[in-house]
Amino acid sequence: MSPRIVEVREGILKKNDALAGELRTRFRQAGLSVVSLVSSPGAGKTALLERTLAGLRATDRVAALVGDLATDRDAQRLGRAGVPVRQITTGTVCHLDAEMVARALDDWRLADLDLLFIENVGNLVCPASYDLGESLRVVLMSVTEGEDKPLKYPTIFNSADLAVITKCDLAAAVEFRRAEAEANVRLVRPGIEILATSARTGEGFDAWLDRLRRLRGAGQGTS
Ligand SMILES: Nc1nc2c(ncn2[C@@H]2O[C@H](COP(=O)(O)OP(=O)(O)O)[C@@H](O)[C@H]2O)c(=O)[nH]1
Ligand SMILES: [Mg+2]
Repeated sequence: MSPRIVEVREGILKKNDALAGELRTRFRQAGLSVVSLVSSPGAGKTALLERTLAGLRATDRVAALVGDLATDRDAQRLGRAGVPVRQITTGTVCHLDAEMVARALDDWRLADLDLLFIENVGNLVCPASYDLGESLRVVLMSVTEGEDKPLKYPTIFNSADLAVITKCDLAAAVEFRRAEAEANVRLVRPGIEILATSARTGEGFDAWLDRLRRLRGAGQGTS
């Protein structure tokens, strides 16, 4: 890569980091905890969120932003929970950035929310470099993707605070080797907390929702 391209890229990331820092301050001041979800397309981000919003909406003021290149299909799915949801369509861009998040939140009163979820564009590469001001970054890995994905896409696993293995109801059918998958996650991100869920059966949701409730009001985190 030419030095000029490297320079432009570094400039873009620096600008994003600055904006994400401002967002993080706004979130903290509003007492809002922000959880972002990253994964490959189809790993089950929206399904996890559908069940999560349904599980939390009685006790917490929750909302979601969701990014895709095109369509508002995920916003429609999440909107059925009856909570504020906004779709961000990125066109050709393979990730969300802090500016897109700031723009999407422009007319929302953040102080009226406890927990905001941001579903990133499905991609195991690009979202890794873009801080969104979140308190907790969650990387999802479904049992159908293969145990080796953390080794092949280490940057995204390394940028996450929590890993969730999804679609556990399908684990036996695909002969998923959980211990090996978890070992691979921890090879690239030593010590990371790992949960396992099924949005179909609800397995693992007690622990997942507990984890989120512990964030509530903290408005800050590790990323
Ligand atoms: N069996 C099973 N299927 C799931 C689960 N979670 C998601 N899916 C299916 O996987 C596909 C992709 O899910 P979606 O939530 O759209 O993934 P996203 O692209 O990461 O948002 C859909 O057909 C879902 O119904 C799960 O826990 N178990
Ligand atoms: Mg989705």
